[in-house]
Amino acid sequence: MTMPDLGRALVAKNVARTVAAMCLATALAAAPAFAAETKPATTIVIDNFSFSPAQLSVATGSTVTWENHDDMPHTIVNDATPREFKSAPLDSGEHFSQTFSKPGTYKYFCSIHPRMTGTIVVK
Ligand SMILES: [Cu+2]
Repeated sequence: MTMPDLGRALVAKNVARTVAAMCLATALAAAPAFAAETKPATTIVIDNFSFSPAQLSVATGSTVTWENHDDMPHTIVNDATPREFKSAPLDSGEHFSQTFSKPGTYKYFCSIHPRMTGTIVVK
């Protein structure tokens, strides 16, 4: 390797390091803005034949995710006509998400165990 080649290699190495640092800085700077623009996701856990929390208030535009922690399947079915949402049976460890774009009160139940009920209030 001649001296000019070595110099070029060092410059390339420094450029790579600077670009990496800039990318990291951009990612860090962008993170709070991204968090402010997207509504926080909300999770409802299904455990021991109940939805927890059973009552949940979220802002319009929020996405609610149900996670089944039971060893048997459950569903999330909106109790309204027309029905706004309905999940397939969720096996253990599976989840279902629904985004609420209109304010209102959304009652739901498990169609396999109809005594399991919950309410989402969208403000
Ligand atoms: Cu169920």
